Amino acid sequence: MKVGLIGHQGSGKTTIFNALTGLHAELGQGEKMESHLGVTKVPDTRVDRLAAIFQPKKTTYAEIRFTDFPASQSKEKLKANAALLAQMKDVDAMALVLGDFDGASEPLKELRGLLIEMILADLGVLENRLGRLKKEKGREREGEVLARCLQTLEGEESLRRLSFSADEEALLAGFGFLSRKPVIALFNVAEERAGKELPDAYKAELEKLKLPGLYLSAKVEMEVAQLDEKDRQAFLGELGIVEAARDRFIRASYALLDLISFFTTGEDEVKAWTITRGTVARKAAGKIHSDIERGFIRAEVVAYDDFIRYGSEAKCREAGKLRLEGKDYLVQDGNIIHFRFNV
Ligand SMILES: Nc1nc2c(ncn2[C@@H]2O[C@H](COP(=O)(O)OP(=O)(O)OP(=O)(O)O)[C@@H](O)[C@H]2O)c(=O)[nH]1
Ligand SMILES: [Mg+2]
Repeated sequence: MKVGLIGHQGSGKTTIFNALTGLHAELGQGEKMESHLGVTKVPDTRVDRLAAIFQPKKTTYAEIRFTDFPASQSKEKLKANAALLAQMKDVDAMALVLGDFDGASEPLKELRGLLIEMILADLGVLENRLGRLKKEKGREREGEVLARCLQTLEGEESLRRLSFSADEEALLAGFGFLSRKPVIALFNVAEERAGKELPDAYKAELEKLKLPGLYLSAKVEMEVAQLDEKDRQAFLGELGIVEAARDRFIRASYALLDLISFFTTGEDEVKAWTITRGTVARKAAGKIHSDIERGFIRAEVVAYDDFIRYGSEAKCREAGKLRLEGKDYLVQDGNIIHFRFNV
């Protein structure tokens, strides 16, 4: 999964990026137009348990890839920066970083501003395409769905609020519209507020916008991320923070994107794979390799809880807990799967 961090200059994007990835990217970059890339593994005690049982050569957790984008740009600048726009289209979700630590900032206004910027960026892309579409024949379906998008964007509303049929989705997939991406608001607050709940005014605004939000102190969390595990819990406790921002953020993103994990196991590797809920077995196989998707025969599935209860795949089989599933089986969170395929 790929998540982009965007926000105003000095809102704390890079500080949060460092907190989430444990990296040491340079703060206060200002006008520099560089993005930072980093990866964090998704902690999962189920993977730990499976690794303890299989003792594999390699253990691989699911990953989130972060891009820390340069400070938000004017529409003109963004339009001129094709590389940056392409990078933004590529992420699965956006975290909007809102500076809220100096008392003078207006984070809710900033939030609305960023949402408008995403809308304007999409409007630019859409107008461009509609202009060219006039000269093409046999594109009526695309014209129709884009007209619907245009109306929404012109009303300064995000495309997120529209729903589309499967074939409309297919027509829209290539555009990578920013205002269709799931969004989470990160309020970067001063240390004293780090462990507190969001104020009512924030909750009300988020509810209106239908967005999830988190309070976190970027500065503290960056320090936390740079401690070792042992000191970390004590430090968080002192500050009244129950769970490090990284873990809270990962949990919120999984819920937001409706993500689940399935596992592959063996002597070589125990590995967690991330998919969206509702993915069929054959598609899930394609995550591992396109050959397995193409030559799919069946999936042999054990639920994680059954595996732990019975202790081995052989015992699960005896107890009737190993199921043979076809290509259209909806993979469930925690499934341990062996794919049978033929190429
Ligand atoms: N007091 C305080 N300062 C912060 C906090 N977060 C960031 N800062 C300061 O704000 C400055 C900018 O932080 P960055 O994380 O670099 O912000 P950014 O959004 O990446 O900034 P640009 O890349 O320039 O757009 C740094 O000097 C930080 O020390 C915070 O939670 N509390
Ligand atoms: Mg920065």
